[in-house]
Amino acid sequence: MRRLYSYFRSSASFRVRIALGFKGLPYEYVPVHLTKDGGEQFVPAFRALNPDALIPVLDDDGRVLTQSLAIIEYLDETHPEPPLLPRDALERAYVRAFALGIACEIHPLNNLRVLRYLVRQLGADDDAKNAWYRHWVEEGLASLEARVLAEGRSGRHVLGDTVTLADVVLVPQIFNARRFDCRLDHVPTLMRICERCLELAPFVEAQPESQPDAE
Ligand SMILES: N[C@@H](CCC(=O)N[C@@H](CS)C(=O)NCC(=O)O)C(=O)O
Repeated sequence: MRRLYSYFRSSASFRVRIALGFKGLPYEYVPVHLTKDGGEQFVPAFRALNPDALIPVLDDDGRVLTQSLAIIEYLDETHPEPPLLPRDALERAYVRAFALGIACEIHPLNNLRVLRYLVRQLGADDDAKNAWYRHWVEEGLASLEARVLAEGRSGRHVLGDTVTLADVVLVPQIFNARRFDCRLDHVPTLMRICERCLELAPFVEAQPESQPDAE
């Protein structure tokens, strides 16, 4: 039995949903509401699964995995076809660097708990919070756009015409950016890649509005 602890809006969960769909792996969707009653991620039963109080969590037949990128690489290693990482070591490093450019440089700065801290502990108002959010997304995506253009390796996807981990991480970040009205006209290549990805079923089926807990 495979269970994914997820929230429809969670972009880190969205990454894992895409990967599961891409590999054709069925799973039970376990919703964890991140804001209701202060957040279900903080209840003891969930913290017992993940002391970080973060989703996604994948329970693969009793083996509990955390961190979306580690989960996706685990899925890729245990279900190699179709692959999400290239065989070539340099290409793999390129794809991982792109994915980490989002997962380490953009996303953690704009995570719910960080935004809450800005508001509750540091007294930021809505405008300040949104300015913070947009700043890190717009700047982070701009550098990824520059990297992709400089490398000249993109096609339909970040690396040529094949879906990789880079696309799996890019699309959820663009959804987040849209939700917070970030500027996106300065990243046309990333937007074009996102559109191509959204022609594919695993991306469409994993999107927030397609989830059982969508509001
Ligand atoms: N680096 C982690 C990030 C996980 C993460 O930040 N998840 C968010 C949702 S996208 C979360 O659970 N936030 C709850 C909170 O901030 O309280 C991963 O890639 O899995």
